[in-house]
Amino acid sequence: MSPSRFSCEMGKSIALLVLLEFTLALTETVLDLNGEWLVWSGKGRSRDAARMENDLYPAKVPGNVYSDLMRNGTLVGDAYYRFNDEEFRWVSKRNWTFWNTFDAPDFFEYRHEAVLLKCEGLDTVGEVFVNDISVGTFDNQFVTYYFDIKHAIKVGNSNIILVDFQSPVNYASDQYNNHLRKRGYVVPPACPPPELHGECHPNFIRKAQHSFAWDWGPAYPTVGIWRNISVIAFNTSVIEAVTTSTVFSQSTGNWSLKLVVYLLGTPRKTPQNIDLTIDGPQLNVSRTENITISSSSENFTFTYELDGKVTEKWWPNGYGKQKLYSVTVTTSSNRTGETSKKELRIAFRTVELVQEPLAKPNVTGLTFYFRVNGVNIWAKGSNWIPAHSFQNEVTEDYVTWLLQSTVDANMNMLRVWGGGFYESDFFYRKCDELGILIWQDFMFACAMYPTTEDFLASVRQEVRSNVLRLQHHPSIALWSGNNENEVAFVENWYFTQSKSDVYKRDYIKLYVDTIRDEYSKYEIDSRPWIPSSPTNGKLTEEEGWIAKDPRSNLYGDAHFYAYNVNPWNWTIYPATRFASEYGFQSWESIETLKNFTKPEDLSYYSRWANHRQHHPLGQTEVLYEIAQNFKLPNLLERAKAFPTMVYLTQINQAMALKTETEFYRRMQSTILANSAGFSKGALYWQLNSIWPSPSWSSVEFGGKWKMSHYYAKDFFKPVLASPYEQDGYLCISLVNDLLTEVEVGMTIQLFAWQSFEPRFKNSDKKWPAAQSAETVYQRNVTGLLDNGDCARREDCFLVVSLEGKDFQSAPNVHFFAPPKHCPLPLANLSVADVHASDDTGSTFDITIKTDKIALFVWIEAIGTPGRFSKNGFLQYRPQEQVQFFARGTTTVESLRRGLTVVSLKNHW
Ligand code: BMA
Repeated sequence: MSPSRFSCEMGKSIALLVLLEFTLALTETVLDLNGEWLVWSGKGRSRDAARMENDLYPAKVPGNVYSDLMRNGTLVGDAYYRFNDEEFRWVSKRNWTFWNTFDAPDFFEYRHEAVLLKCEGLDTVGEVFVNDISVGTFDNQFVTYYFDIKHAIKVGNSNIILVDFQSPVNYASDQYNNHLRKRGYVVPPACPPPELHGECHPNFIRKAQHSFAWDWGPAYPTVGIWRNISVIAFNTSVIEAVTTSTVFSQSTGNWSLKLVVYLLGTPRKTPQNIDLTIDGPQLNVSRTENITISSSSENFTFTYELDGKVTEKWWPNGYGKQKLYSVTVTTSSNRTGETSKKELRIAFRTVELVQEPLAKPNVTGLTFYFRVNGVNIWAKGSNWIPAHSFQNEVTEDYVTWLLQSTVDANMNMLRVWGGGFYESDFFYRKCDELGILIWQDFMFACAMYPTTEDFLASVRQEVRSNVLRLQHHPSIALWSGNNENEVAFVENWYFTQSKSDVYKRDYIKLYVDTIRDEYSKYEIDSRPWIPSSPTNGKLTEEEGWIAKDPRSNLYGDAHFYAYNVNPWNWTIYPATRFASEYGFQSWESIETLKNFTKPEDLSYYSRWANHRQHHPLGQTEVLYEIAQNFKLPNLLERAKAFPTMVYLTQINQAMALKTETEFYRRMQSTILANSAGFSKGALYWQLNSIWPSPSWSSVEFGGKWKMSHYYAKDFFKPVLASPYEQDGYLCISLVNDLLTEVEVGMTIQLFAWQSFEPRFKNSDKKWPAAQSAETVYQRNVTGLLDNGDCARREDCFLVVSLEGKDFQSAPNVHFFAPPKHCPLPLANLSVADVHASDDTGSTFDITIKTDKIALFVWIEAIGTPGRFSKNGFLQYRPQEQVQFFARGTTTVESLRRGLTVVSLKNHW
């Protein structure tokens, strides 16, 4: 619809007002203001003034102005199409006003002592008016604001609500300039590197930092009402939040459950009594207390002792079940008959971050690992970034798919990275259900930050809002102050050295004196806190909150990136205590890219590819890495070479992550002479992708698994045989994450490329101990190759597979030479059979046939979203069975039509 034809009267008719619980105020009264609004850009604060000067557009709430303008055709095309991130940028340089009307029923205003506008997400800076009366200002996307509107709301008639937003880009730059003028120093980095095509000064506005551009994502500095908005009205009080803590007593085997109930009260002068009931039927908990509230914000603590026999523990994925218990908290007032209710799902688990000296003489450093319910956890996982530039586009189905993909790849932890969002309630509920531990950053990343009074006050509100909202989720295992700001300061990334005292003071003021201080008011669980990632943990604290070397491998967590290397060489990786970030880039599939591009874009160095590659020199670095092991296609054959490049970048990433992650897992029981090792976690960078692009993600934008995600499923298997070479020896380490010793049958086979018959086969029984990694096999490489009649390293490869009754394993391959030197046969690969595994329409059995050994066999189901049981494998048997799990339902015929299969040799 053209905006000019849009009738201004529509605003009235679309003003969606849902009066929930409208039964004579028996419960708190909620007017839902989500739905259809109007939006315009310009000076006029009234709708009519706006009509004179500007176009009025329909808007959706929750949402953002980009989505609105795309919906009505003002912005033409998809936000992720070609160069639209730049084409659409003007939107973020303007101010925008959102407008709506709502009717307040007769009794609404005068029957309620408190009438609050509850805004769960305003993006980001502006002012709210009700009937032309300013009811409050806002400056933080992450805060839940409650504005008192009792004095402004009118009974009966149409009420007008207007939310005025400033351009986030202009605001950030004004703040920067003000700061410079008043305080006399720059808070860097002022602007991102040019490759990011981004906007300057995101550190001066409390909104998702990536929205001004990141090295994997576009600048879409969104504007709008991005989470729910409603009016709540009450006469006594409503429940704002409930926090929980579960503490286990070793001596009695019982749990102590503590609940703190936060109430918003009315602004009355005389105290009032209400009943507060806590009900947990599965826990045999039911208690009503008469409490007195005397102010507009109060909290009450309740503690229960629960018999350990009635409480089942909650475990991370791979360690047990995820038992959740419903608890309902209700308040009710005799005086008004009003009630307010909050339902939670809580769980019984303890979580500790173990930082203690290693039990070995003369070893420097401390451990760094998680212990849940007294069991040491080997953290396996990845880093979560925002699923889309527009959060209104993120469906529950998509979040479910990504989180299910996380556990399907045998992960147990995700880090919610500090440049994005405190995620949705749905996200954490799913993590609770799936057993995904969450390392939760506060939303500060890759920058120094200002510490003006206003800024810190806003941060305090942000911390309060989010800790109160999220704290009860058992999945959250750790809070962390920021992403990489400690290391950035120490390593002088942003030229802070000349005024290091000032930046250090600001750093401590923000993360310790403000965030930590505020957080500790609301966090009653004994969850650990760290100031930054990477950090040295306790040592950082001892060294005054900024460690001498935050990257140390002997303390805390570490981020490690290596480019322009041979990523198949495991000796380049540091034996860190806990790798919380490491990764390699790859391109997303043609299937994903093609809807967002023109054919001429799809070549490795096209103008578009260079535009979308935000990592400075990224394209060339990946090329260099691939060239270590593969022949490169002729890049001058632009369109022809591109599918090969996509495939090779995905292999490069998959093999790199496999090499590095297996190294970390092998290092779990080893302490090296330099005290490094004893690695207890591997969270690679990054799980998901925000747009169709080259990035470090293992899952493409939209949800298709890259080769690396299939590899993650294998390299994170609880029981793993990991082959590697050291000092001329082929070694195999057995890694066992299970809590018991297991019996495994380990088979080693040596193949030459020309035959399915192994040259050499050796089977043995092994008993890897619980939670350990041990090298169980060592053989001189020359002797091994001789034994298999392999004249040269490149003639043969080795496969090690495990069998056992308590676990599933996947064959693991060792190459003695880079594939570019190997005499790979040209295999005839085909999809020999597809049939439904059952009658669900979502699971299919596929048979892949080959007449020769085929390397990096890659199957795609074009047009059918879903994933395979394995992919990217080395096929050393004539026939391989693979399953396909569709995201919805489909038919054999439709799946089969889109199935393609290739191997490395097809691309050479
Ligand atoms: C780390 C992350 C991100 C970044 C990634 C890849 O620095 O924290 O900031 O996207 O590396 O460069």
